[in-house]
Amino acid sequence: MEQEDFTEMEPPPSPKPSFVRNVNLAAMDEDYLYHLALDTKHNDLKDMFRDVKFVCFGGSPGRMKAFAFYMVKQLKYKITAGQTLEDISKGSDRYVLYKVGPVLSVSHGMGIPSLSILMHEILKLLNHAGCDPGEVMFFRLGTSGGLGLEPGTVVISEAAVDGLLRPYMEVATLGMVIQHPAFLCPELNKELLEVSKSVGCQSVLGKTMCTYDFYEGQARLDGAFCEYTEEDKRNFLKRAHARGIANIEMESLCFAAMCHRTGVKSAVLCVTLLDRLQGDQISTPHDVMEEWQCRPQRIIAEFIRKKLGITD
Ligand code: R2B
Ligand code: URA
Repeated sequence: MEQEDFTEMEPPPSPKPSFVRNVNLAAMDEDYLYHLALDTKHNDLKDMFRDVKFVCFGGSPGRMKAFAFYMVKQLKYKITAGQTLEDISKGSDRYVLYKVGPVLSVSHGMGIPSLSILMHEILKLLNHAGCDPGEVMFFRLGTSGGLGLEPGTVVISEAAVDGLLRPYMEVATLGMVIQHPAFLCPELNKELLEVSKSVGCQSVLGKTMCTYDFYEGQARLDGAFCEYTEEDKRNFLKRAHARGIANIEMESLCFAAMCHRTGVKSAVLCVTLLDRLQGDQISTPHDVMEEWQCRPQRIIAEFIRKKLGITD
């Protein structure tokens, strides 16, 4: 069956920024952010997080720890002798959370369910902390498979689409399917594209397909199961490419949809690890891939430095 073409769908307007939209929260005496091992009873969230301005999300705990230490250098952040950065969420062992001045670096694991839990708790955390949603920005820094792009290219997502190429996330709520649009901010993307040029990273704007699975969901031939042919795969990926899809990963739909609901400025930058029109396996040497994975981080670090007026 031919899929509906959403290529020209207009993004709905963003609401006035607010981290939360839930009347029940005001009636709660305490709030336990269970997966972050933080709560409003035992932690002074205002004191800990009120100055946060940039929240950077990424899949891997190791990469987000490394990003936090990278930001220490990039922001010329002073750590007192004998002290170091601590994982603020170490009590939970689910995600890592580091803070470097106004920057939070947090890991979200793989896939939408893991990201969704974290987003709910980070949004509530920022709300409890009294941060200004009009002054905060969210970034997802990740990896992906590219379509027709040289591996190592960074894709800045204009919108996320699901595996049926629809630009919204469907959530089953109370037995009904609710659709949340997954568009991102064109103005912020333009700025990020400029910054990526200034740090010498090959970057493009494009749509990102977000799937619920790495293998069959992304039309791979090399999973444990496969009931389609190489030609079926090629036809699907070519059709996606023709609809403006530049890359494929597993979290952007939820990230964009939840950010869009908040009205907070946000962007998704994912480096491509391979060209999916050429193959499925990721066999690039580890050191090359490490360097590629730093590219979204370098762009965001420079963007933050510019916003904070830090010059060398
Ligand atoms: C990119 O890479 C991971 C799968 O290898 C997944 O989290 C994603 O979005
Ligand atoms: N991450 C994905 O989700 N897909 C790829 O092909 C590469 C990284």
